[in-house]
Amino acid sequence: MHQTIFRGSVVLFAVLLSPTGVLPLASAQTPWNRHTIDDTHRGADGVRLGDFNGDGLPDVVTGWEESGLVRLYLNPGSAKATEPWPAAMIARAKSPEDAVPIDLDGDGRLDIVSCHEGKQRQLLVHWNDTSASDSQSSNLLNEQNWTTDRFKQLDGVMWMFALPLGTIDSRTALVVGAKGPKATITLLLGPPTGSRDLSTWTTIRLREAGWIMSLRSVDMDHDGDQDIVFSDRKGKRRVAAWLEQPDDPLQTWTEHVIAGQGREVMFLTATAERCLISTRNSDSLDCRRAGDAWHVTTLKHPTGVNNGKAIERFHDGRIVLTANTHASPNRDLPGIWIRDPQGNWSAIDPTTAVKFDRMELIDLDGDNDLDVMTCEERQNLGIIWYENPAR
Ligand SMILES: [Ca+2]
Ligand SMILES: [Ca+2]
Ligand SMILES: [Ca+2]
Ligand SMILES: [Ca+2]
Repeated sequence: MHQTIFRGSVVLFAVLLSPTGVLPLASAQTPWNRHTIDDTHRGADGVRLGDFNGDGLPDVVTGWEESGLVRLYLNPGSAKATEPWPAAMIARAKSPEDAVPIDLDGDGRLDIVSCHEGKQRQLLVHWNDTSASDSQSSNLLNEQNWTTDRFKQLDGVMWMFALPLGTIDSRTALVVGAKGPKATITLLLGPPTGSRDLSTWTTIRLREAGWIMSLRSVDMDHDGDQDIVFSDRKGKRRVAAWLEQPDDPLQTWTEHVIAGQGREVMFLTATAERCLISTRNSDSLDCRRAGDAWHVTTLKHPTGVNNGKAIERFHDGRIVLTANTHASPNRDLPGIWIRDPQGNWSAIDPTTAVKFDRMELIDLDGDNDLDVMTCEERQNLGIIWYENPAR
């Protein structure tokens, strides 16, 4: 605590002595415009994208943890993206941590899988019952066209994150990660022909886990199949690493360490050559690959921002960070920041005492730059996006 205050004082002192007289304090810069997709429920927990109505625009699925809801939002297009989006109530179920689009029965229409912790502790499936002839937006938004089922074989575990992994041997593949007792990273493989009978799915435990924070599919060894990049934030084996997809999915998925052993690693973003990992600390990890090794540099967060949550990178080298400043010793700090290639941070939104989540970088206003979609659950900003300002 003392250390934090002292460090803050040093920064302030340096600013006052700045010879240019220009305050380099980033939060003094113009914030980005914030637009609200939905703020009418509580505990928005993650944004996951998929095109449900086939109009080429990514739609978004979110679990509202405190309200116990899974909802779908249809992207209205750039002209209307600044207004609240048309929404559907997909399901009411307690403690959703993550909800993700995936066509599980192979009928060509996206279904939704939601992960539940708390007392619910289940992996639920929400079947999209619209048919090819009526797969319009109004039908997708009709709650009666969605029915909820579950993977009973996964009951009793706190599932935290789900990742579609394409197909393996022509079978639909879904990876799920958990926290707490009996936590694993588990692979689910559908029957060879599409089916809604979830008891026929093959369950393959890939790795024990403490608390899986994020899962990404990347072909890390360039052999044409998707490998699994993950962050495990708790327990003896906590690390950011990747699991190599073997020829036969029942064989061992060899684990390759990237970075963050012994650290509380949060959301990560990865390509085969570079991995950015946020940590629940005062820095994030920037990992660049050199053959089988990774060169890791630490990326200091803005002063006092100690609970990193997610990190993403723009094409031009700028980096955006979200954090949980509501849980920081000093709550009086913004929780979404952008860092220019020179290393200067500025706040995208000056709102303080906030808890942000993972992000999607996506152009929502059609001006060819990437905007930032995310959600926030302490000031109840809800599901939001920040408009990348013209530069
Ligand atoms: Ca769409
Ligand atoms: Ca489907
Ligand atoms: Ca591969
Ligand atoms: Ca844009």
